[in-house]
Amino acid sequence: MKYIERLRKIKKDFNTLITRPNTALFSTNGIYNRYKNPIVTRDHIPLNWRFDFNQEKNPYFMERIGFNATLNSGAIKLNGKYLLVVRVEGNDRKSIFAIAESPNGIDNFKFWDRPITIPQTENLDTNVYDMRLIQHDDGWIYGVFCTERKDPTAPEGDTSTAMAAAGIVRTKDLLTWERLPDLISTTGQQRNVVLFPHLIDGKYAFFTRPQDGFIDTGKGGGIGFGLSNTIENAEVKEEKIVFPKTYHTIYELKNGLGPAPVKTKEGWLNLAHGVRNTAAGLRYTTYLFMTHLDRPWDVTHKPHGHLIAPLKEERIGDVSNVTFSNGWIVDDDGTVYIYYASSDTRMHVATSTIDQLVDYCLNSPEDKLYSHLSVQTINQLIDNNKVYENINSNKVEANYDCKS
Ligand code: M1P
Repeated sequence: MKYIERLRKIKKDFNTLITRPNTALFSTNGIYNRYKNPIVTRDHIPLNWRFDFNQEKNPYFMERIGFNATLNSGAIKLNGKYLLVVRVEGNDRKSIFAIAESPNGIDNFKFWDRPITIPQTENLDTNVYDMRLIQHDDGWIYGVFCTERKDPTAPEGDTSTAMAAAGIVRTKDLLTWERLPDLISTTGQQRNVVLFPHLIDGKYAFFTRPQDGFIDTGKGGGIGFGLSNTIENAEVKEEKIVFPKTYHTIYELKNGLGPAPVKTKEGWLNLAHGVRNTAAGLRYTTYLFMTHLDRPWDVTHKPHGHLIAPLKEERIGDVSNVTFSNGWIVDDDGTVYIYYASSDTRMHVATSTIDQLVDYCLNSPEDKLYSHLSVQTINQLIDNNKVYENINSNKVEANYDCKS
């Protein structure tokens, strides 16, 4: 195929993809709805970021810059638009950030003209990823992300040991970004650090995830909570572990907070991810828990198991068997858009409401940590249901008769 035919086809396919409508799928669990199509994929990346359009220099109209994945995105609603700060991973393995905008939060996501230029500190970032966007009461929109650098203490010949820390940027418009010093903490490396949208006890509050090494949390791990007097030189001197990793749970190996916590009447609603080991490798799922309104470090409700786990084609990708979320948007009517990535490859949306998610947290049983106690919990529901089953089946049949 010549330049012009390829250009025509590639443009047509691209325009079809980025304007494709999305539809909600029926939800048997009734807690949230998945959607038919992923919302942002590597094929959504603008053609002028990928192809050289100069026919003389690129007669075969080949891609010059390749992209591998679009994943773990922060989210915010600004000026009526649903915006994701997408982790865009190039074929060169480097992740960068870029804003994708949608008019309705579920489809028609289009990237802004250029990726974000993140200002550097003296200690250059080798790789940056997983930005959480936080609209703070102080008037700034903060981006807290993972910055990864080679471990300077790595022995000669070790070309993979890295250090993870929390980088901080802020902006008013998502176009111009100010870099602040990285978060200082004394508990080792950090990933999955999230800033609260309000001051707590007059201080900037963070959920953290201390870890001994780059991959293994080691003795560290668990979701921590800490306060900093300032954001310009953020330092968390003490971290209280709020949600520890726990034997034989979905967060047995490690866990980490997702998007910024949401304040509800019943307490703080928190979305996190948990990691467990399997014979096929690590399995990442998302889960919800609630913390006390005045003491966000006190867990009040923790429904058992996962909220969103990889399903069907979500199970396969660059790092298979992963769902990961670091962005959600709550609309004025209480609708919640949960943005999650599957298998470190593409972005999806699931929708619910604050009422449903709080109801889920308040009324789903906890993991009692033993199989025989799971049986007791199930039996209790069966017993409680006995009285309702007849009433409900009469109602269902009456309804069915009316329709037929
Ligand atoms: O590959 C799965 C995820 O692994 C890391 O998460 P965690 O620090 O909890 O292990 C992150 O690198 C994340 O980006 C990635 O999706």
